Amino acid sequence: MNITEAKKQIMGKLELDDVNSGIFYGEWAKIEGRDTMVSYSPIDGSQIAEVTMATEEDYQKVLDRAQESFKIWRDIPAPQRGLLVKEIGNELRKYKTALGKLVSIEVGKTIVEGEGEVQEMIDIADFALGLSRQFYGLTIVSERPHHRMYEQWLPLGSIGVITSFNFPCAVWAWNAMIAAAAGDICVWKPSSKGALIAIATTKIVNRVVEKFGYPPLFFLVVGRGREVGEWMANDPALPLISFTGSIPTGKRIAENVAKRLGRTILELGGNNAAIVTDQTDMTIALRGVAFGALATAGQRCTTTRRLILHQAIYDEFLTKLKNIFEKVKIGNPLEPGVLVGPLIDEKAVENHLNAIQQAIHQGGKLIFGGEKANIPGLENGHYVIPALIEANPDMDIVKEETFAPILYVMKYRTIEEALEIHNNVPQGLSSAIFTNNLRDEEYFLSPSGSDCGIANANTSTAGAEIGGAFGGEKETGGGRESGSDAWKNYMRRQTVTINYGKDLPLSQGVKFDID
Ligand code: UN1
Repeated sequence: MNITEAKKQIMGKLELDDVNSGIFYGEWAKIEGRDTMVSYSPIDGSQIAEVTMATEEDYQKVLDRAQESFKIWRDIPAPQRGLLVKEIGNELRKYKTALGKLVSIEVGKTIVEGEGEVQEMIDIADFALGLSRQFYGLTIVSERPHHRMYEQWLPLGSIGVITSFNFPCAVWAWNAMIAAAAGDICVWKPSSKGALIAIATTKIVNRVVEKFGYPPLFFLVVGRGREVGEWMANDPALPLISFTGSIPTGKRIAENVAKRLGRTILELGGNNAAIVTDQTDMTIALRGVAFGALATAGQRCTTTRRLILHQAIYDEFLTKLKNIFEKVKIGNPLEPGVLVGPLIDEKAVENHLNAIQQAIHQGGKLIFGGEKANIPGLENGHYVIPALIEANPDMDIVKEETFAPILYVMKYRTIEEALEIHNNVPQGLSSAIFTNNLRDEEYFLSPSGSDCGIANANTSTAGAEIGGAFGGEKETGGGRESGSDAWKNYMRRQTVTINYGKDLPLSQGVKFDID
């Protein structure tokens, strides 16, 4: 299927045009008089649409309206807010195929991965519905007679969500669905490479909001990262900024938000490794490593970038993995059977090629792939052959996250050594061990084990479920979003003390007698 045909099937359904407004402040801002950016498909390099970008005035209007909406939304009981989120989930179910296909067209994911992305949004909506009845606080015993203490969780305000091209709507939903249930308003700056997806998503969810008669809750500001991102980071009207993206940008955002003592949730780079021990189920390990390294063409934060193999299975595993790399179908992600689609743009292809050159220069041995891939009929797409490189854990390039399908392979003898190699990078997002050896598995999960936010046994570093808290340590930024108790980031905790007695006893036995 070509892009024109695929586009024809969905643009009308998703209410998209050739030129679209990228600014939603309760209504869609006019197109006239604003700069536009072009959205290209990485599949064949063709232009899919133009999108207008926000001016600072637009941004201010969004923030003003968001503050107005918050005053209403915060007083709606949480279980009622949950009903809205539930309906958004249902609406997304209706658009799973169309929105999923747009994800494929605009950022190059395979059809199943595009639909998986929408499924992730549906899942988090379901999760947020349940959560809307569970914003529990603790009851605390007081040291004073006739006193009661408890904690309550209250809405935080308008929150800023800045997302990356690789999960162009799912990561927004992780934030937006929880935030909406929590009573917050969401201001979204999507990646300009996923702007159409963001517009389509905003249209779908806001129709539901309107149907309920609520004020606008999900705002959209498409624009340059250097502008909109900075406005948001510096804006005290946004008490929380949730940012997904690179480590250097994350550091800049964190500094700016910290200067005004705001909160951040940072989900920055990953450099995830899988350890395969000498006692392992080869089929599971091969499948898990291949999925981790190749899915989304190596452009997930959770992509397996390093493979740490026990010396006893090193040769066998590598030969089998090389076979998989050789066979895996690269090409148009809209075609059935294709598992590896394009990289997002030509810069990403350059980064891929450069990283491989550096790896070789630093002593790595390229054992498969690495070059540009020419897909007949898609000469303007951005395709590469995934690379397998035997490497040394101390090579500088191995410690960097290159957002491309490059897998560095290393050898170990003892599990202690495997974990030393594993933890020897600045990032700390996801990790995996493939083993049937209980001791190795438990060592991996012990305090001396994986230093990552996510640690998996016998399953891939990639493909986390929404029910868990998602995020990582070290330069990954320490944030947690999505499931578990990540909702606490989106609310403010209030400690309440109530005196129902006839005196005023003071804490710590302090006396303050005024008569
Ligand atoms: C990301 O790459 O930013 O765990 C998010 C996964 C997906 C989410 C990745 N569920 O691979």
